[in-house]
Amino acid sequence: MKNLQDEKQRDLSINKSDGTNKFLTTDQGVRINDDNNSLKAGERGPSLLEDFILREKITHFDHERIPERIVHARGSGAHGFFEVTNPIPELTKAGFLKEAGLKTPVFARFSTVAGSRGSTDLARDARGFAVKFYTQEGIYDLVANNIPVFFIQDAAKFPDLVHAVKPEPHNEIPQAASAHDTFWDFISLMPESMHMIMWVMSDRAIPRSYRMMEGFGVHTFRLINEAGESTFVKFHWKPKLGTHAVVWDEAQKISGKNPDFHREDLWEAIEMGNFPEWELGIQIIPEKDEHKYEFDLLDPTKIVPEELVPVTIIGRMVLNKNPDNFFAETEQIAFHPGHIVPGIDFSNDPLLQGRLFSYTDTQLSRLGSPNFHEIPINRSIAPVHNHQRDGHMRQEINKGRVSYHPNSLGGGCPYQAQMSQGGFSSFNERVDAHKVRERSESFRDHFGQARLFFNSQTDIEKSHIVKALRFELGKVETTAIRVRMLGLLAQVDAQLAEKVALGLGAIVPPILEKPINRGVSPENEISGKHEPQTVDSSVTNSDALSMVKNPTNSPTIASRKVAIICAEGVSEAAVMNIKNALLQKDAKGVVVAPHLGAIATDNDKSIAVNFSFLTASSVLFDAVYIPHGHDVDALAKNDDAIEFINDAYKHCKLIAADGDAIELINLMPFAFKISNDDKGILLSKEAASETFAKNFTTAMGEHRFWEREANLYK
Ligand code: HDD
Repeated sequence: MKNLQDEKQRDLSINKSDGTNKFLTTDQGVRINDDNNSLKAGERGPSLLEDFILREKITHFDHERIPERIVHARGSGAHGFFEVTNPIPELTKAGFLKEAGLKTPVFARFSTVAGSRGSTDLARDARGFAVKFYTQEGIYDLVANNIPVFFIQDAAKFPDLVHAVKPEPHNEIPQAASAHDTFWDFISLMPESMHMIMWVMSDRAIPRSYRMMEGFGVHTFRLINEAGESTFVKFHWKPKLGTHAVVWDEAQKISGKNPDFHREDLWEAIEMGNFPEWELGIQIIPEKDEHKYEFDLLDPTKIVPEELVPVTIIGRMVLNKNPDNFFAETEQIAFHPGHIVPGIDFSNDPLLQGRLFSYTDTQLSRLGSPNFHEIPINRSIAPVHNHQRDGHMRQEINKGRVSYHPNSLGGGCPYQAQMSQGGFSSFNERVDAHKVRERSESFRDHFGQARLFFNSQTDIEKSHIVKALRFELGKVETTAIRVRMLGLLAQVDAQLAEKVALGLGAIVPPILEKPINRGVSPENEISGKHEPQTVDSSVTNSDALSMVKNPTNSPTIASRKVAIICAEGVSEAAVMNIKNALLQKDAKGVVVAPHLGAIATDNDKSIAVNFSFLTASSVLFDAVYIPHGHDVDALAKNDDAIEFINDAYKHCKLIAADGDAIELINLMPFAFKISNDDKGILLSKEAASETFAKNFTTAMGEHRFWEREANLYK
C-alpha cells in the first residue's frame, strides 16, 4: 500500500486561497475600487438598489452562520497521521491496519458535549474524540469519547438524554452544565446511567488538556479478515502524555480566566512542535467468547475490564498541523460511526445501531445538503464514482448520459467491485428472531460496573466524585430528585451515598422494594422484566480505571507551563536556571509580574514580562516558581500574588522558591499547613542551584501532590 501521509493536504490545497498581494474582488471576480462607501444618490442621498457590491457583501454576511451541532457543538481539531506499528492482517483486511509503517492522514476533533459553540472548554462533561481516517479504501471514522461507556443502552433514549442535559427549554439556563433539575430528574429515573455517572462525576470530565485524554470507541465493533471471519474489538486511544485532569475549583476559575483553555493548549502545542500523540489499542475478543462474561458485549454501559482482555497496541496517531480555517475544517467536518471500510463492521449494540441513522441525518440539517461529502475536509482521497446526482451545492461535474445502474449505455460503469477487488460486503451474521421492542435480559445489571469503577479509584479520586455529586445535586432544586439520586448511589456504594447525603443535608432513602415507575407499561412493571439488578463484576478492582494509578500516566512534563513570579530586583540567574531546565524537558517557564512590560533584575538588566497578575492566574499553569532576589515584603502585600500562590497550593500543584523567596512561602496563608510529606513544596536556600532545577523538573513529573487533600475521603 502507498504511504498516504501527505495525500489529504495535497487534496485540500486545491481549495486553498490566499489574498496576499492580490486585488479585492467581488465573488464574481470583479475588482473593487471602493469597499468603504455604498453607492448613493448624492453624498447625503439614499443608497441605490443597483449597488451589487454592497448587496453581495451584506447578503453573504447575512448567511454566514450554519446550525451548530446539536451535541458536541464546542470543539477543536487538527490534522495529523495514523501509523501502523503492529499490523493485524490476521484480524482485518482493512488496508490501513495491515502494513507496519503505513501512514494514513487523519483529522481529529475533540469536543465537549452539552455546551454551545461559544461555551467554556472546562465544563464538567464527557469529551468527544472523533478521528477521520482518509484511507485508500475510503473514509473511516472512529467517533469516540474520552469515557468508555455511555448513559443509555438504546438510541431511542438519546433525544431524551440530550433534552434533559441541555439548558432547560423555558429559560435556556444553565449553559454547558449538567447541574440542574432536568438532567438529574432524567438520570434518577434511568438507573442504567449509573456507570457513566461515576465517570462523568470523576475528574475524567475535567481534563487538563485534550492531549491528555484517553479515547474509547465505546461500542463493541467487529474486525473482518480476508477469510470473512469476525473478531469483536473495543478501540482505545492512549495518550503519550498520560491521562491528567484539573480539579473542579480550578476548572471553574479557568472558565472565567480563559474559556478557550483546551483549544489554545492544542493549538499552541502543535505550533510549538510538541505534537500530541496517542497509541491506538484494541481489546480482542474472539467470536466464541461472545457470551463468556457476566456483562453483554453489546451493552454500551459496560466496559471489558483490561484485567479480562488486555489492550493490544496496533498503531499511533500524531497531530502535527493546525487547520488553516476553523470553519472550513473543524466546523464543517462531518463524522459518522457508519463511515467504515472493508475489514471493519458493526455489532448489534442498539445504541450504535441508532447512531448509524443519526449522523448522516444531522449533517443534512447542519451542512444543508446531501453533498456534504464534497466539502473539502470531508472529501475522500479514494476515488468516488456513483450515480448519486444533483442536490444543493453539487460540485462534481458528472459527465455522460448514464446515471443509473445497471446500464448498457455506459458500458455498465462504474462497476461493482467484488470482495477480492475491495468491494464492501457486510459481515454474514445469521439473525433469526422475532421483531420485539425489548431490552435483553443480559442488559439488566446497572450497578455492578459502576461499583467496579468507584472501588478502583484512590481515596482522593473518590472524594472528588463525592464533591462533584454534592455540587451537581446541590444545584438541583427539587428535593425528590436529590433523594432519588441518593437511592441510586446507595446501590453503587453505601458509603458514597452517605457522604453525598451529608453534603446535601439529606438522608439516604431505603432501597425501594418496588422500583420507581419510569414510564413502563403496567404489565412490564408486574413482570419486573425491565427492572435493574446488580451483578457482581468478576473483576473487583481495575487500576486502568483510576487516573492516579493508571499505567498510561507518564512522568513527562513536555509542553507543561510554569509561572515564574517576578518583581523588581529578581535574580536573573535564578529565573534563567529554571527556564533553561524546563526548556531541556520541552516545558516552558513564563514570567508573571505585578505589571506588564519589563522587570528590573538584580544585575541591572531587565526581564520581559509575559503576563501580569491581572491577565493570568495560577490555574492556567502547572506549577509556580518564585525566584530569589525579590522585594518579598512588597509581594507579600500584593493580594493578587497571594491568591496566585495560594490557589496553586489549593490545587495541589508544585510550588518552588529559592534564596530570599523562601520567606514569601513562610508568609503565605497555607504556611502553617505545610507538612514534611508534601513533596510539592520545593525550597532551596541556595539560589539558582543546578540541583534545585533538577529537583524542580523531577517534581513536576508528579503532576499533583494529593497528600494535601489526604484524609478527605475518610
Ligand atoms: Fe454522538 C456527534 C460521540 C451516541 C448522535 N457524537 C458526536 C460527536 C462525537 C460523538 C465525538 C462529535 C463529532 C464531531 O466532532 O463532529 N455519540 C458519541 C459517542 C456515543 C454517541 C461516543 C455513544 C457511544 N450520538 C450518540 C447517539 C446518537 C448520537 C446514541 C443518536 C442516536 N452525535 C449524534 C449527532 C451528532 C453527534 C446528533 C451531533 C453532530 C454530529 O453528530 O455530527 O448525530
